[in-house]
Amino acid sequence: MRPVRAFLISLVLLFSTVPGVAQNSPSPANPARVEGKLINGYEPMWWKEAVVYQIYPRSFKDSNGDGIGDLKGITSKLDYLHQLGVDVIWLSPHFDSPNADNGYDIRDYRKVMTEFGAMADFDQMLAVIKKRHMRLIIDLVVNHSSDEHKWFVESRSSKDNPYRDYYIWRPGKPNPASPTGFDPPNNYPSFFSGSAWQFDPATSEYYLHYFAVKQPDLNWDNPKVRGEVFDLMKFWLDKGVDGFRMDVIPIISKPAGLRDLTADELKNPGKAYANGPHMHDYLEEMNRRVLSKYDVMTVGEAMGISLEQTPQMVDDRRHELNMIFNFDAVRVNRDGRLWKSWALPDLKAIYTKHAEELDVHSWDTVFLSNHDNPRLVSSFGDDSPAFRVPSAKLLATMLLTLRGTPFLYQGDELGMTNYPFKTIDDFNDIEAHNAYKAEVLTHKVSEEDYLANLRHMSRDNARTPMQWDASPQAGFTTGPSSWLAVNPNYTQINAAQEISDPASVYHYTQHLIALRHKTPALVYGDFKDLDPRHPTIFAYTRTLGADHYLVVMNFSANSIAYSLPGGLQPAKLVLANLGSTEAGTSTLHLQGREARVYKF
Ligand code: TEU
Ligand code: CA
Repeated sequence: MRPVRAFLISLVLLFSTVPGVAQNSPSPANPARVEGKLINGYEPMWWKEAVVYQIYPRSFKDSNGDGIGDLKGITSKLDYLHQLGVDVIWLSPHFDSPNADNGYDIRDYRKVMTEFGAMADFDQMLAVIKKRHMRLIIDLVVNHSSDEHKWFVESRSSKDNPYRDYYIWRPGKPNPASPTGFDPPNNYPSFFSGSAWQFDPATSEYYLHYFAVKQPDLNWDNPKVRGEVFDLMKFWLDKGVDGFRMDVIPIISKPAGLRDLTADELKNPGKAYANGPHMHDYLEEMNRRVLSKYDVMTVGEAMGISLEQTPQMVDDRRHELNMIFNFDAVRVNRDGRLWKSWALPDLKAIYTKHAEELDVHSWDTVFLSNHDNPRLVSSFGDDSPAFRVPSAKLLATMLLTLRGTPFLYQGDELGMTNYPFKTIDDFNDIEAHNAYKAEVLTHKVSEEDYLANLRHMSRDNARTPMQWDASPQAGFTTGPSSWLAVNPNYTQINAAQEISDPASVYHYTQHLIALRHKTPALVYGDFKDLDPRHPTIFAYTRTLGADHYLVVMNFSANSIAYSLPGGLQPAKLVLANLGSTEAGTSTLHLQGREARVYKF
């Protein structure tokens, strides 16, 4: 650990008896960790050894019967998470917001969303998290704010308002034929359909919004804006928060000159918007002025950033971020907004490329679900009654034995599935409704085709309430209804049932997390895919010195007698999702969706 940080930490520890001085909790004891000693070339860090659990607060647990999840609800379930074994909680936005995009449109960065509770509820939740030796990272959504934030209210009021330059305003191109008399400044599309520019009559200019009209982009080229962001980060870090997940952070520095996108660039605007001229300068400045002063974890949501560009953001010698979310794997079954079938070798190849591209200085993340993607077992497994449990366990095996910090999404530890949406009215997500208006109501796409695709890839699949038990509303709320309908399969799939069943996805995930905690090879070990071209088997090793682990998974529903490459005969079976005891042989008789972890 760097001398400055060690000195700072000892200072914090020194003052920790003074009330109000934040203290970050100790890391889970990693047997291989020796102060200052590298492990397989890696500098040991708590956030490399952690298992992260993402909470979408609106859907986790309601404590006051209004059908909307809240902070007291989260606090009431922290024992559940502690028993699962997770180390870090990533809390999706909990800030004051008019919820145009469910909190990813922030009106006040220092205030808790009214529906979620008060600041005292946040402080209580954080205190209980720390008492259970867990940590909390919060969502930093500063590429844009809400249009109801006071900065924007000021900014749009007049061209010479001191906050005008907090956002990106441009005059339109005169066009008497258009309703505003102007066309947008350029052809930038919004990720939520339509133009990324909104005409504002008050000053007859357009403002930029890469996402919704109610999410105007902040102007990071304005040093005052950066100062505001750094101050609000310190506000939460001084409260004892352990870090940030940074929303769409690669697009904060806008392309120079804002020229039109070419036809090619329009196919992937995220790439065109990302990695602007000052992105690295601003991340380095953020690290120097804020992050380097705390023992924290940072993960950037890096849409538009390629694997090859990743080291520039996370190499620990560059002092920017600790890790990023790369979207290649989670979007292996997507073509833009369209769902597509995927082949296992394509997914396996991504993990091999990550191992080749990201060296000991560039740490990685592992995830296949979050609040922006459909449910894990429905997307990458088989959520039919026969295979839901085995394939949910198989996917958990992969997420918790691959190289990089694993991020689990609430409910995946129960094997929760996609929701049986019927009509467009069943959906809440602004992205879905905006695209419906832009594509179905304009007859570009038939309602049937649009809904068929949406049922597969809608973000709302991940946002249905957490299924705690078989009581009404799945025990998510004591109220008569929930803000988004509970999945009707909650009577079969719920935490109470899973906890009572030793062979459940919940307990299997618990065993996997415990195994990862006591096995440095699964954290710092080298990764090697033994059979990259096999169509249905994913078999890889994790090696740390003399410690060798083999993970074998059958992604098909059919049994197979699989001959291990190189005649490998793993002696010790450590974990298996279907109760197998087979070991000491090079031919493994695997059932459909079977997964095993061996030590050899
Ligand atoms: O998401 C950015 C992003 O990657 C998504 O917009 C994604 O491309 C799309 O939704 C896939 O369907 C972040 C947040 O995670 C998301 O919830 C917000 O809506 C968005 O930024 C704007 O803040
Ligand atoms: Ca509530």
